[in-house]
Amino acid sequence: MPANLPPQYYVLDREFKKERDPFERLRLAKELLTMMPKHKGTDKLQAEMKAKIALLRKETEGGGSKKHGVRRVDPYSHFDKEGAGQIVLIGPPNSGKSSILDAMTNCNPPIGDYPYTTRYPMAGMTMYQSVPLQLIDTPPISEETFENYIPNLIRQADISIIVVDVSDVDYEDQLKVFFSRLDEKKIVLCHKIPDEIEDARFCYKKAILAAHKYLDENGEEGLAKLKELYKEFVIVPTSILDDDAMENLKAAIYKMLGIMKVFTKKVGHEPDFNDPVILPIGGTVEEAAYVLHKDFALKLQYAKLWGEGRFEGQKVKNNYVLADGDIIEFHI
Ligand SMILES: Nc1nc2c(ncn2[C@@H]2O[C@H](COP(=O)(O)OP(=O)(O)OP(=O)(O)O)[C@@H](O)[C@H]2O)c(=O)[nH]1
Ligand SMILES: [Mg+2]
Repeated sequence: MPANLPPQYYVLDREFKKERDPFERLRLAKELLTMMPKHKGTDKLQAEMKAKIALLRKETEGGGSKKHGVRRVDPYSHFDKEGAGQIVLIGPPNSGKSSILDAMTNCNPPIGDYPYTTRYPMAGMTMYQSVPLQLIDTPPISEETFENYIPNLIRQADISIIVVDVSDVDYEDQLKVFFSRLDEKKIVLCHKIPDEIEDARFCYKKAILAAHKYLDENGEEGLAKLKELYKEFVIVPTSILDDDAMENLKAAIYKMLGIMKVFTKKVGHEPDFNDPVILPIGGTVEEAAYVLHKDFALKLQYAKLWGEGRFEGQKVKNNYVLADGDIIEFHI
């Protein structure tokens, strides 16, 4: 029986065979499997691809071994996800990436008034309205340097923050180089992932532009120019001298993640505002219970809900759609 593979499959397959980076190979292999029509004629091909995926999973999770000819994975090319979202700070040299990590987390990354200060990536946690977010600082991307693990960090993260120094008169050229270097690695940063991706070789990732140092000399003009040049992006003016601006950046990240938080309370107790349940927007009472414990969701009878301006302990059904900041009391 013929496999009847779509033409796109062959394009992507060539890419897969050329690619050496195990994380990218894993992504492409999964893409190829999805593209395969599922019928008798592709049974063997499907099984082979599933085996390749299993091997690549092992390799990228650190289970590979040289004995079997598996390549060692760069230790900087992966950070285990923590919190409600993983956000990678990227951009041209000296733009303020490490300063943002320093301002938002307990990390103390090296910061210098000269380019190429950061040599290695570093991860730290920050909080936005009781929601933990993981930030990763990276070495700069320029004509001269682009560490080979950075594309992996971008592909794995939920969101990229492109940090650009809008007070630097050369930032326009630096950004052009930055985007062309990503293009070489087939990474497209955008505000929203398109519904249909024409060329499956490209990896689309959500990004926010941080117009950093906007309070400095030339910063205002630089910010206005950035808004003109990159209309399609969410642009947040930031400065380590402006706490509100840094909070706005967190708010933009939270919004782009498409998540919400709900607080839980035990019967007869005050709500726990420190450890919210994180759900995708549109999540239900039952899904919130499931996050707490699978069995809990199965036994759930109903819940009581407190929501700003809506409910004061009203009984709701399991399929009730929750809103950000709701307080929920489960009854089993
Ligand atoms: N005025 C002003 N200076 C800043 C701000 N943020 C960072 N800086 C300064 O800009 C310089 C570069 O900051 P870094 O955080 O090291 O920049 P980076 O992007 O991590 O630099 P590389 O690691 O070399 O790519 C340092 O002198 C910082 O003190 C800001 O908001 N305002
Ligand atoms: Mg740095």
